[in-house]
Amino acid sequence: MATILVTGAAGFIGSHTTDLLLAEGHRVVGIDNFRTGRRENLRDAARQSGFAFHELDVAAPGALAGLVARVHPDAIIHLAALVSVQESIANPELNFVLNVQASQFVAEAARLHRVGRVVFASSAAIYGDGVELPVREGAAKRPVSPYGAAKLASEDLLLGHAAAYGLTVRCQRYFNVFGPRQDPSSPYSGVISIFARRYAEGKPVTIFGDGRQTRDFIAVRDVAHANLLAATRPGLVSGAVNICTGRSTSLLDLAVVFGRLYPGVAAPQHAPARAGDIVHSLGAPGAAVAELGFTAQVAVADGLAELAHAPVASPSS
Ligand code: UD2
Repeated sequence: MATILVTGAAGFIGSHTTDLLLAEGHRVVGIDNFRTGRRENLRDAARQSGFAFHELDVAAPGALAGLVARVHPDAIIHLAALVSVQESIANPELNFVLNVQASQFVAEAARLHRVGRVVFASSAAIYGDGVELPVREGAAKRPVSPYGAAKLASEDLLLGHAAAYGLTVRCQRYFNVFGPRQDPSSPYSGVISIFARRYAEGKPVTIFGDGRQTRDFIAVRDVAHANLLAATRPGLVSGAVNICTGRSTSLLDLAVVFGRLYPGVAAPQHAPARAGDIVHSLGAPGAAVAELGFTAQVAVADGLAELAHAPVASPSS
């Protein structure tokens, strides 16, 4: 049994990761400042004796290091972040503070207090456009947003600390994550969270462009499992892997599945494609299989069916 500190524990991926770690018998110290996380996401965790929570801002100088000094975790899973590409474009300074500086604080806390392992929430956004698909980890990195650039800078910072100070850093390059607790309230929320809410309300969805664009959608349950493995699997060395399924789903495919789940809802409307929208995104999953022993289990259609029967997340409060 390990003690694992999870930053962003009240967030979408953070709360699922926390729930799984607790279910597997680990102790979890969760932190969140509720900028985008929600208390209700930790309702189940809060009932577990292995869970402790601290309302704390990971980007506040010294805050995390102080807690790490007291808790002595075996691993830190760093998920707290500014999560929207569009918000990073609107506010690049805040993106720097939350997505780069905070990573330095995590690296420094791990170095000072000899934390053996750090798991970092990286993103497919580090690759940018025009890479050969399915994209492998060694592909050229040409991020096209402050968000992607910050995630790449954080990978380098953390891996540099790993090499210099002997900790193990695992960078998890998430593709399009979906599932329960994803907040659908912003226009830049994940497409599946928006579609799930619209269909549940009986309203037609809007597809930007012709709907033939494709994504590698991965269920948050699978992502939580990948995080568990990265944090606890014995003998791992530092590295970065795609957290993806290797399967491609178009928006038209999504609409067909939702249409079956909600037969009464009108067909999708179409609007012009979003500026800067990537047409196809698909990850190669082989390195995660080889290095973590991770294979995604949830088929998109099954994940959507689960979502259709789960309560739809309400806007942040
Ligand atoms: C995802 C990630 C982002 C970054 C990026 C890397 C999410 C939420 N975002 O952005 O953080 O890692 O990948 O490339 O996972 N769409 C519609 N109708 C809607 C909403 C969206 O048609 O109501 C389209 C949108 O134009 C795009 C696709 O759905 O073609 C997926 O959009 P998204 O915002 O879910 O995610 P993406 O791939 O832009």
